[in-house]
Formats: sequence, structure tokens, C-alpha cells
Amino acid sequence: MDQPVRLLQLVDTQGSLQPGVILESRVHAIGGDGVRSTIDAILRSEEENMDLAAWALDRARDRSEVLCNEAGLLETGESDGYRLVQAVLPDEIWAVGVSYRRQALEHDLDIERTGAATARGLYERAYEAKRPEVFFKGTASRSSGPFEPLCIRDDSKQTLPEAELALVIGSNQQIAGYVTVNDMTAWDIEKESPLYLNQGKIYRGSCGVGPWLVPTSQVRDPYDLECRCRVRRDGEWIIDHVGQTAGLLRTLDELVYYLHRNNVIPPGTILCTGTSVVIPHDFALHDGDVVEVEVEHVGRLSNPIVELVEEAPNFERRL
Ligand code: DO4
Ligand code: MG
Repeated sequence: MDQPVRLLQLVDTQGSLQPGVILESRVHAIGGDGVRSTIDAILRSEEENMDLAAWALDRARDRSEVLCNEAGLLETGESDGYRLVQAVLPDEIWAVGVSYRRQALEHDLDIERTGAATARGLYERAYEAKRPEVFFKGTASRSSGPFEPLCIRDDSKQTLPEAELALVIGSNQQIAGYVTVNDMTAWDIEKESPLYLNQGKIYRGSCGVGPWLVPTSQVRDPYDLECRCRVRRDGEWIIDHVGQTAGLLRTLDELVYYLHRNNVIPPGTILCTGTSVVIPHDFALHDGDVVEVEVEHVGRLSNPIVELVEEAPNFERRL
């Protein structure tokens, strides 16, 4: 498939959000008339019973307003006075874990190797189970868009990136589109105990959200995409690994079903589908690294890594 239709969000010099679509290397406005964001665009296209890509292109032609050139947006995140922000600013971000066998095996091996306290075989059991692992990952305020910092907790010594295909869900459990995400993980905290999963996964700057929202109609086969994760340190690419969504155990519909099961999920929610890219478990991100995650046809996201610093008080146990 040629270049897919890509929806995005820019911030102008007054700080207001402008949804747009790329058409012939230029960003065209699709906002106005109650549409203030890409989530509004999803909802409006659903109301009008239209495919999101067709709706955005129609809207761009009707409005006929060019916001900026595409050139520069991917390199620096800026173009003609506009700044590129994450493609979707959701109320909630959720994630699915161990949806690829390689990641499950690698996690269990590392637990054996390092003698971590977590139950043995935990990840493989979750991979094999009927119920997928679905966990809360964060909110827009804990996520970062292109070129914004992603963070290492100040109490983690081993944080790893995870390059993932993510779904953007509309109002009726339909998958409206795809976005690339980086599900940052404080692996040392996660493996200390399953009870610490939230702390290993949810913190400031723990989720990178890609530059483009690609409507579902624009991706021929979501189970045939290459995912890539690279890390640059001191000017050199020191990590470069790929995975394939072909290895996804469950269907996307099953993941969406479990997310919604007995739950209240707001439209525009992002669901990360798990990492197919296995980063060596003796690696750790450092302050100053640059991480690039990419999902074929869906987009590339680049972020600098920043270590958070906080004054930690010395609490004494009461008992
Ligand atoms: O089980 C913990 C989370 C695993 C995960 O995030 C992934 O497999 O992508
Ligand atoms: Mg993950």
C-alpha cells in the first residue's frame, strides 16, 4: 500500500490544538464546527457513517486550509510555526501484555537468571491463559508525543522501551485506527513482584504516543507489520531490534472485547497491543539516550530519555 492517510494534531502559536490530515506533503485543517481533536474527528466520522480516512480527506477539501508543510514535522516536530503533538490525547491508555511468546519467554528467563522474587513461569502462564493480560497504562498527562521526553523513574535502574502497535478505539468498540506507541517499562520494578506492575508501567512520561493516527482502512493487514526499536547513545545506534505483528497470539477484536468487558471505556482510548520486539534484558536506558520506535505503515516516534529526580524522604516503618 502507498503512503497511508495520516491524521495528526498540531499546536499553533496561541497554544490551540488543530487536527489535520496530510495530503500531498501538506497538512490540511480538518477542525472547526465542533471538531477540535482527532478524537472528535473519529466521533464525527462515526456519526456520519463514514470511513475515517474518507471523512478526513473530504473535510480537508471542503475547508481548503493548509496549515503547514509536512517537511520538518518528522525531523524536528516543527513546521511553519506549528508544533506536532501526539496523534491522540486520550482520557485513558490501556495495554495488553505478553501477547507474543518471545517476550513471555524472555521475561521468564530473566527472572530465572537474576533470581527475582516473582513467581517462576509467570509470563508464560499468562501467555497461555484464556484471559489476556489487560492493564491500565496511563492518561494523556502521563504520555509524550514526538520529540518530548520519555522518562526513567528515579527508583528504577533498568527501564526498557517497548515498540508496539496500538489501537485507537471509537465510540462503539470499533477500532478507528492505529498509532505507534512506546510502552516504557521499569523492568526491575515489574520483575520484583507482580504487585508492582502498576509502578513499573504508570508514571510521568511512561508512554510515547506516535505522530500519526492511521485509519484502519489504510492498513491492509495489521497482522503483517514490522515493528522496530532503536536506541541512540552518544551518537551511535546501540540497540536495533525488530519484531513482527504476525506473532500476535490473539485477534485485535478479542483484545478490544476484553478491554470493554464489564468496563466503561471512553471513546478515543488507546490500547497498546504488546511488544513483539524483544530488547536484551541486560540492557538499560540512560538519561540522554534517544529512543525510536516504529511500526511499518503506522509511523515512527522519536523521544529523548530523561531520568526523573525527586527528593526521597527516609520513611521509618511504624511497626
Ligand atoms: O506483563 C507485563 C507487561 C508486558 C508488556 O507490556 C508487553 O508484553 O508488551
Ligand atoms: Mg508492553
